[in-house]
Amino acid sequence: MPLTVLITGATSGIGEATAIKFAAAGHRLILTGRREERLNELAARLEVETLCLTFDVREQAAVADILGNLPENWKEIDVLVNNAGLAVGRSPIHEGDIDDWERMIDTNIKGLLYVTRVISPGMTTRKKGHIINISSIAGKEVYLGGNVYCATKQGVDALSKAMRMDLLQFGIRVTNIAPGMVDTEFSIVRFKGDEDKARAVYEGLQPLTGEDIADVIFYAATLPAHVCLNDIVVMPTCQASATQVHRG
Ligand code: NDP
Ligand code: 8X3
Repeated sequence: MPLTVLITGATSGIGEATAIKFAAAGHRLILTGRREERLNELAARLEVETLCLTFDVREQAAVADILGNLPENWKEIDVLVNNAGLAVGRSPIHEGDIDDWERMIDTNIKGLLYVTRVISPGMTTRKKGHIINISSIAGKEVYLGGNVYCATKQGVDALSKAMRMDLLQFGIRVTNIAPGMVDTEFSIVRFKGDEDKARAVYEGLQPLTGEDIADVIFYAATLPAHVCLNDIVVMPTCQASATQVHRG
């Protein structure tokens, strides 16, 4: 029986790889993100039923309107992958850009909450569902210049635990995934298009790929219904902590 899987941030990186992974196993996909053209291109490559929805997770009214009015045959979401997110900047706290802070807080925490608030009631009614939140190693540790990004991901970590408690009585699984370094568009976004800075992050080491995280998401989502992977930290072998990597 195919699952209906809603992935936020499916236009690149982990979200896109997750869509490809679930599609390869024949599951139905709701693909979301702001870049409509990319969503359509991705959907055209997938040989499964897809629904592309273009919106910004920071816009609560749009999230409520679009996800609250899904076509009848797309209303029953089995798996919600709360993946849309970003880091912007690595300034110390006293030099931080308020706009960067707001983008991270509004996307990583408020956006995830807006989406979850619309999708979770259907899961509670059906007493079935799985919410997979993409946190980060930044949700477990802090590092220099990581301040607000780390705070948002520690917020996601806390929300995963809280969701698991609130949704326990409905048999809904909640999985928190905390990746280390994954080579996606993440660093390009963090360094505002500075490709040299972005490339330097992964220089001399083998980072994870979006596909590696997609494999973990797929594994968690396809375990028997009575098994829940609560919290998964996934690092490349060359990384021991948020601040310690081996290059060379
Ligand atoms: P990418 O930049 O490649 O992908 C980010 C995705 O999030 C894009 O599809 C983007 O879509 C979407 N997104 C960002 N802002 C919004 C928004 N306001 N509304 C809707 N969608 C949005 O990065 P990753 O794939 O690496 O990131 C995915 C998640 O993984 C993030 O939550 C990130 O924090 C987390 N993560 C990443 C790690 C890494 O090292 N790469 C490590 C640990 C966690 P669009 O721009 O089209 O809207
Ligand atoms: C992304 C990983 O270490 O840059 O969440 O915060 S890190």
